[in-house]
Amino acid sequence: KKKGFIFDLDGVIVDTAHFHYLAWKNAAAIFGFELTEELNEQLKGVSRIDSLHKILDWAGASISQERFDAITADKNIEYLQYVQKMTKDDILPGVYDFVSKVKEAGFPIALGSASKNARAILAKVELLHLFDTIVDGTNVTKAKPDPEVFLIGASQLNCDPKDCIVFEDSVAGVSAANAANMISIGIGSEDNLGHATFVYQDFTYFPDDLLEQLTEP
Ligand code: B16
Ligand code: MG
Repeated sequence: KKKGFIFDLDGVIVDTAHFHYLAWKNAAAIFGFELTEELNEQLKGVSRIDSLHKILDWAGASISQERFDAITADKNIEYLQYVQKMTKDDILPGVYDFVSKVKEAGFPIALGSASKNARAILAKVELLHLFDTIVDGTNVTKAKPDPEVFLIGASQLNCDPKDCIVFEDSVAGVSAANAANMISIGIGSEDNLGHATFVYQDFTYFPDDLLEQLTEP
């Protein structure tokens, strides 16, 4: 059976997770709320709109739709200012080598991201050419932990979900991969990604034969 590889973007391929954090921290400060890194874990992989809903919940604030739209727009403007400065040097360690190896071995590759900025970011870091398909916040109606993003990815790669391997840094994303019946590789810490099939701190911690292990019949 043909294996398929699906990579999350923010926090897996590039460290835009940190840029999201900085921009949401400023948005939360509008309500006098301090967004800590610990709470921010719960925003990872979550859509822009759901992220602001969560922050408003934590801050105990309620606002008009107009204000809601203005805050998400401003957050994205600030976020894109950080993204503008990105180059291929911002690809996280070990990622280029691993994804290239998957490509050279002939396995199909998808991006599975909640971000509406995914295509622009991949272009900035010059990685678009490695992906056979891109599923992102512009194609998906149900946010992670719903498996939709990864199921669309599998179908576009023409692979069975159970033959797909998902690389994810977020709690919601690992849950989405598991719900899709895929193998989940958590990138980060066991502390919050213990529900993943395997967890590695980052791509440089992969065993040399990980690709072989994951794809042997
Ligand atoms: P945007 P991923 C997610 O991307 C981020 O982890 C999450 O923090 C962000 O809110 C979401 O994308 C939406 O991003 O505002 O750019 O549309 O991790 O699924 O690649
Ligand atoms: Mg992520």
